[in-house]
Amino acid sequence: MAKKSKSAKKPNKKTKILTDLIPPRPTPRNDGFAEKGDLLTTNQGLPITDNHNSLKAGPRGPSLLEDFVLREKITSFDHERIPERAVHARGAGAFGYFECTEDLSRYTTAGFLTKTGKKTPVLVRFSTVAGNKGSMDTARDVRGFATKFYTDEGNYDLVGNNIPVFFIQDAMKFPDLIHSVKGEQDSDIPQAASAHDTFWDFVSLMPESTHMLCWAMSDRAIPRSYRMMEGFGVHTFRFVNKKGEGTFVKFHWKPKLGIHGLPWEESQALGGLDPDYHRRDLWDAIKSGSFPEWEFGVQLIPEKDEFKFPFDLLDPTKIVPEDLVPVKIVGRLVLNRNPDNFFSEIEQAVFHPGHLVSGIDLTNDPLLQGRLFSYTDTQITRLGGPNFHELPVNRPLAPVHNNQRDGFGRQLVPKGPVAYEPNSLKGGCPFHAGADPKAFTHFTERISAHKIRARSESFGDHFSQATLFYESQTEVEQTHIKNAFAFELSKVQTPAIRLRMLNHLMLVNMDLAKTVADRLGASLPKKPTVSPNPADPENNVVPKNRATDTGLEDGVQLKPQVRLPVKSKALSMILTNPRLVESRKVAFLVSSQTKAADIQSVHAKLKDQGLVVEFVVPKLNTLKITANFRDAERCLASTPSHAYDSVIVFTEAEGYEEPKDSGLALRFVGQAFKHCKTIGATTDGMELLEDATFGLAKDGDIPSDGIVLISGTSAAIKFLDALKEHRHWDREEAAQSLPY
Ligand code: HDE
Repeated sequence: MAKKSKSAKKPNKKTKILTDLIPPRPTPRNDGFAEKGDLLTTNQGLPITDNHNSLKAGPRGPSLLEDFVLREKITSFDHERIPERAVHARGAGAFGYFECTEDLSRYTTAGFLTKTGKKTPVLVRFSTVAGNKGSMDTARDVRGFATKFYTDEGNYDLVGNNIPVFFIQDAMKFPDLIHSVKGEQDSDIPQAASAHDTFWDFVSLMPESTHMLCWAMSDRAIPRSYRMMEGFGVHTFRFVNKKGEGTFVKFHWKPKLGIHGLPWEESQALGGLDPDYHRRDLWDAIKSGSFPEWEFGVQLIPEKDEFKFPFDLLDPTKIVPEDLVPVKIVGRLVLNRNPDNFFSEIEQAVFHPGHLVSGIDLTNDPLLQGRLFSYTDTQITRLGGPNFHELPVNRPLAPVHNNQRDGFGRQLVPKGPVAYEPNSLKGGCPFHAGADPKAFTHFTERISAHKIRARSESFGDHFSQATLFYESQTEVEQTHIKNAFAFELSKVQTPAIRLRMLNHLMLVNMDLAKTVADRLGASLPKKPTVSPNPADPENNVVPKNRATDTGLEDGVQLKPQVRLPVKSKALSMILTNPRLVESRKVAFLVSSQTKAADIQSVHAKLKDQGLVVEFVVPKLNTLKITANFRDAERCLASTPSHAYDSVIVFTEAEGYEEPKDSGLALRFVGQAFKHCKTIGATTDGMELLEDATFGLAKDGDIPSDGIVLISGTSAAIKFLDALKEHRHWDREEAAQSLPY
């Protein structure tokens, strides 16, 4: 057995490019690739002579049922769709590798985490949760961050999100949560949006969702890019080492480029202008060689500290603040290959929190426990049977030997009569792994409890961490959270739902509640009321002494030895900005009047820093000036400034031959200004900027941060420095008055 697994790994060592191994492909002559000289055939391999005309009784006659070529082609087309994912339907993915940068063998036997420098191939799929497969990328929503590690010991899936907590504490409520956020039952409206009555009805009756709501109303839920999101395992997992000792662990992905969001208004406009905004961004970055990268971190908590915190480690609505347990960086993730075939490799990819490897185990988090059932169950429907693990993208690189057989879509051809164990006819093969360290052994946990349908009392504090999150934000981040609550609740038609939610916000932060109430024209009660939740122990029919049972023999309760911090810097996107500009997109707005001398030096310096430059022109292929550079040209009429992180204006409004182009240029720049982007402008460009902003961008009227005069040798340095801020929020309020 051991010998066999070694030989199966051989190609791994021989192959220079690690990611060539993913996914393992079928034999080359049958893999769907047509090469030079290949003929067009039917699915049976029969060469065909005409792929344009159906078989008819005469050239103008009726088509014949006999036409097996036409029928085969149409049948294949008719069945092209598989059910989309019930949640996380909209997504994009890429391949790459994980590199271990610190040996964790003290804590875990997981091979991919215990050898410094070891690289493991991975697939990552990012997604939104609520929308359908064709919905827009930039909806306000949680993002999925699902990683499949093709380890030597089998596939390990870390199926996480970009927000470290969840709306609910128990899997029992997941269908309710999803029914409430999806299109309403009668009309199936709205698409990919939580701003409607049923969602807020549900969450305002579920105080446990308050913490997650604060994250979901922050700019984290409208990311600038998948490459600029954090990722979290959400649940507490357990590492297990060689001695069988456990350590609680929280998983983190930290993006190299920092965590960045979009302004709300821009994200909404992008939904129409470029519904594929995130998918395109990921694809383009990888294609251009600017590979997305994350650090992988763990928070490690010894078993003995299980009850030391003022929250329960098993409660998925809680974080472990980094101030209490620092994140230790132990690896890096690099995505360096786009899929060859979206359907085969991304749509057919399956993830499952129960795809584990030796050394990583589960905990009793009741949300996680429910997930362990759900994923395989849904995949049987989505992929038409139980054999989805044999699809190329899902196949482990590690050898698979078991006695499972048959079923829909079976692709392997196991040979011989024996498909059972124990057997003697096949020499007893395959064998139990015994004490092999690669083998999975469950952490031995003592459980002595009453069989009970109840929520632990230790899950009962629904507001402290919501307050911690909100109060850790900078002022502008708080403003955006207030705006988001006010926007979403203003779409709610039922006043009682709005009021219920305001009551909960009062328990998060009074200023937040007051501002939102004011925007909604509502008055706050003197004292907030918390919606009675049937799951809370005091509302439970179970006798009190049993409901507080922690599942441990002596009924241990939380014994907090540490307090929550008042603020945590790690929770703010702005305070953790690493000020990197690599791969950011800059529009050079030019006209026939633009001079090469204005462009050359700033262009070279921006390209040196790994920025993407595109020329935005009144008409494609007509300006001589852009021919000197190898960057893309985009047409002013079809490209809004929403597509860019920043704009440099090289022309005045009168520089355009056609008045409609001056109008488009004014709107282009005005919107970039309104969305708080860094704007560079030559002296001519400054005139356009001033016109576009109705004088707002004039020196002195508003803080001129993020507006850079492109003149002289230091212009590019000043521009890059301003760009590192990414958005200049100090102009946000004033810019709201612009009519764009
Ligand atoms: Fe999922 N989730 N989920 N989920 N989830 C699915 O599995 C489910 C939860 C997450 O890119 C589904 O194959 C239940 C938390 C991601 O393919 C489904 C519960 C977290 C993805 C399912 C949860 C996630 C899914 C839909 C509560 C963050 C996309 C199709 C008990 C830690 C994976 C599928 C991909 C997908 C069920 C809660 C993350 C229906 C029942 C918490 C990233 O099985």
